[in-house]
Amino acid sequence: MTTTAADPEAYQTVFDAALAADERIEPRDWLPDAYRASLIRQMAQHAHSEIIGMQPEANWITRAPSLRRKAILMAKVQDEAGHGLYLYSAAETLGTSREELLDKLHSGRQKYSSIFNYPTLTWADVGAIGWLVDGAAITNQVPLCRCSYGPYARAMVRICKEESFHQRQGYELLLTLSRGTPAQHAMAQDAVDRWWWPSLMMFGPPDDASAHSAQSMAWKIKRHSNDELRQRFVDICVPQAEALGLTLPDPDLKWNEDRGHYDFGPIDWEEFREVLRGNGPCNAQRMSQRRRAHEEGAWVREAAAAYAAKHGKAEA
Ligand code: FAQ
Repeated sequence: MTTTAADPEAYQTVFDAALAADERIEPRDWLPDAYRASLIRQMAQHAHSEIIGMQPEANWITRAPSLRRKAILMAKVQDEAGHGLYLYSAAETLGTSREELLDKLHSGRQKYSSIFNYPTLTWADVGAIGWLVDGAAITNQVPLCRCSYGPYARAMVRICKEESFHQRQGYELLLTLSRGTPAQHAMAQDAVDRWWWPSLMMFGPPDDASAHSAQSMAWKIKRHSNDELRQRFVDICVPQAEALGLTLPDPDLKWNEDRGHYDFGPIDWEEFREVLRGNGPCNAQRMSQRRRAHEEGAWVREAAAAYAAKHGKAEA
């Protein structure tokens, strides 16, 4: 979209027409303040999730059961850092800065995904995160490749390719455990039992309680509602669980011929709200580790800034 309107009052019309025509909104275009604010909110939360999401998996790098598994896990955790960086960069095109966003995360004014407040108790949790958490992330994020804001949509293309690879590694890890010794099978089942419900919560509150969905869908930031995507995820996972030889911890899960979808049991939204309030099992640990990492990285930021000042930004 190019905003050529000379009259400022025409800008909204041009913006609305671009959305209606499914054109991309680009950083130099005029955009409504509320659109900008909501995008910053969602993209920042997304970026923060990627970097906080490194913690539960990094917990297992030193204890991976083989060199191959260790190399795979290290690469995955590095990918998550990269996703955070693309997303902070994309958010910066909206007039904010990475420094400001990190400050808001560290002071609790911005969120990260509820899912990363759960602990990784066994090696099988690395598989369950790959299969379920990355699987939920892809289900949610593939439609974001068609988000109306160009820099976010383009960042999502590469992120989704990498997340899809991550999902496969988690599935393969769980399959290996599931077909292993009875103890390994039990460990895989236990991990799936603990990660299933929190993964369903990743899609956000039910549609009738989702504050932003209607407006975000009108702005074509979100393309589907939280419940639609959650249902899509359940429908994908049930046959995959069967192929894995594992069960999902929901006695109400059954195929509904009329709906053409799997029915599933009630989600514990009180647990979700508690996690968002900061009372999940690992909220305090995740935030203190994040703040510590930021403080310990101060010298790197100072060195980079000094280098840039001396040699010019282009070289830095
Ligand atoms: N956790 O009105 P809605 C990953 C908040 S990346 C925490 O429905 P919206 C990769 C929401 O912010 C995972 N807060 O909100 C990986 C709002 O509060 P606010 C992250 C949540 O924005 C894998 C309030 O509730 N992915 O996993 C959550 O329309 C493995 C009302 O909710 C993204 O961020 C939640 N789960 O829809 C990394 C994708 N759900 O802001 C490492 C992009 C809702 O007013 C290892 N984001 N809230 O204070 C989105 O698609 C949307 O933001 C939703 C929420 C769908 C998450």
